[in-house]
Amino acid sequence: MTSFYLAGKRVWVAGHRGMAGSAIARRLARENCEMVTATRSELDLLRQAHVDAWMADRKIDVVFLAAATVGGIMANATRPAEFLYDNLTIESNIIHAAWQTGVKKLLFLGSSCIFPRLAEQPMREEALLTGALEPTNESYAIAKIAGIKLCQAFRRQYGCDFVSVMPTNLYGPGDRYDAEGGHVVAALIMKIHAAKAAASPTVELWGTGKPRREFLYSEDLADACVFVMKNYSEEMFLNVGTGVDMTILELAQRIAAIIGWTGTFTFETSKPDGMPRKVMDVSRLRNMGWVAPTSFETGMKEAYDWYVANVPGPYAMTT
Ligand code: GFB
Repeated sequence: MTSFYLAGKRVWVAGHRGMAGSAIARRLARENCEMVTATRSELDLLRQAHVDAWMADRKIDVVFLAAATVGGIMANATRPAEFLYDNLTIESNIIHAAWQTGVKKLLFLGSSCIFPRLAEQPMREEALLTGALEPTNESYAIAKIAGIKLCQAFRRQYGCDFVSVMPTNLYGPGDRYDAEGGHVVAALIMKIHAAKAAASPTVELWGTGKPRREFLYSEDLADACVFVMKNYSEEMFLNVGTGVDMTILELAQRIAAIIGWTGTFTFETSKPDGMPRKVMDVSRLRNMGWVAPTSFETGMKEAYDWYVANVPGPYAMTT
């Protein structure tokens, strides 16, 4: 196992305002490094020249590449141009500039949607590019696959120490609480919280409730990213997750229990299910010594408390 030290290094978290990036920024506070961030008005990640100049000026040693255009199943399905163009451009600009400016190490964050729609479950890293992608998130998946390939190509051709991780579905503080465009956990927290406040007996789920998903707490992802940055330097990307999945209906029932709402769920079957099952084989990372430390109930309670404290809404209330 290789060892890379963050202490004394200048570390840029690209995307520090998002759920994954903000968790990495919080986690880095425990490392003895100098963290650098840039707001959207300071640095336009869609402009190669801006990224080149900014990175050269800041003399960045290490990059956590968490900047991306993200969203749930409907955002992916209805805004494919943004998901493809933005993500391809952001990752290309940063990876190219990292090479040009002599960055010592870069970690790229992808997504479990890179795997084929009907990949064997749990999905091993080797399943990449063995079948057709899930149509609802094909644009995002293609962009993230390109990110993996960029890291591998820059490693092969120029010897850059660029590595990639593929996180499973995430939840946590700073998630996008947007009922239409967000991911399922954020949407369900919003809907169930509102149903409780309004004493409403039903909540609508999209699709059939039968797809199976795996959920990782964003703070655990951040811990894994720091672990991989310090201990891994190979071409193959690493899956990051819990290795445990549940149906969407079970997810909704477990969130309802945490929120304290006891109604019933209905199904809006005109909305897509997406991939029938998506659970990671996490044995590579486990064999290196990392497992997700936070239980679903603990992480989800923290995510819900963050929502109540930080997202004002028509049904804002304290728990
Ligand atoms: O998290 P999610 O939007 O995306 O949806 P994916 C997961 C599942 O939850 C789907 C169902 O089967 C949805 O039909 N679902 C039920 C809901 N109710 C709701 C709801 O109110 N809102 C939402 N959003 N879903 C994402 C990709 O796929 O996976 C992303 O679209 C990313 O790009 C992420 O790759 C990891 O899990 O289907």
